[in-house]
Amino acid sequence: MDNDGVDKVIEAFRNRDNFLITAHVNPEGDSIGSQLAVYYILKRLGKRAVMADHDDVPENLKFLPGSESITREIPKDFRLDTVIVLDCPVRDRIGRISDCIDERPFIVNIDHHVSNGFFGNVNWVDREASSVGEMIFHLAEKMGIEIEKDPATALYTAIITDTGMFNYDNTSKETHRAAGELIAAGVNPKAVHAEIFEKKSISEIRLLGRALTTLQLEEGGALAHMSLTRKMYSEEGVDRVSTDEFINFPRSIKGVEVAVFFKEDGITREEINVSFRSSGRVNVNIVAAHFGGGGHALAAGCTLNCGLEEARDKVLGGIRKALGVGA
Ligand SMILES: [Mn+2]
Repeated sequence: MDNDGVDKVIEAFRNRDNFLITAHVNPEGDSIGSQLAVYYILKRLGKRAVMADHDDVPENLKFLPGSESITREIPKDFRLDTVIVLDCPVRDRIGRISDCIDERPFIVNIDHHVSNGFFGNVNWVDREASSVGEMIFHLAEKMGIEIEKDPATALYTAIITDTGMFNYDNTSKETHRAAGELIAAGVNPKAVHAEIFEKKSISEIRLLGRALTTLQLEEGGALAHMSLTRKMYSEEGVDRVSTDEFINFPRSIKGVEVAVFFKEDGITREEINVSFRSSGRVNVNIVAAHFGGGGHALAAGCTLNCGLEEARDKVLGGIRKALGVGA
């Protein structure tokens, strides 16, 4: 653990007063869970704090107590002096929230992405941590703040979603120790799992089925990719549903070294979200960074402002190059 970074974060938490807690666009388990736990810690310190994100809390995370307080706007009368940015490799990833910050606030950057740009006044970046949730667990422990059941559930959610339920290579002994302590604090693992992963509608499963029909293997089976279009959404009558798990299907095929998932996301303009997973040889963080994105060596993402065909051509070209096949 970067002790200097964590100590500076603790100093900022103790010395400053009015905090905005935010995270990346399209928030998921790690960003929402970490926000709730940081909010809890600040409240325990007697601080004023609000939570605001670019997008709404996803449906499957609304069970987390306190998530209803995460808004999409900073309250007009709230005079913030500090912004805590969680799980964001670059400042721009906080999206519209960035525009809501008038003066130049003090920024506390807490993250675990290898691509983090150290954009804060204080930066605590732990590339070894499975999740920001795991980092916040250590922070609370170091501060001697007892984690009650609700924030423990938030942190447990952060950890299991970012590690694919302890399946990814970011899972360490420390990750399991943190999870164990959180269970000791009252987390019910089965109930949390059911809330996050077992509340799907038949439309969501059928949407996955549609995406799977586009699945293709290339380069002798080393490259798998699939796509999800706006048309598939409208035909299944669903709008914003979580597709985070879709990439796991191409990723789980024997022999696949890189899996890519393209998602048509723009409503008013062409925008393609791309997710990457690697089995080890290819560093997909580098490929994603080439297209303005980032993440981790084995899991990364980027957004392209173009049509699906063009995005596929560009990105798959980049992957072929990384695999050492074709230009
Ligand atoms: Mn994360």
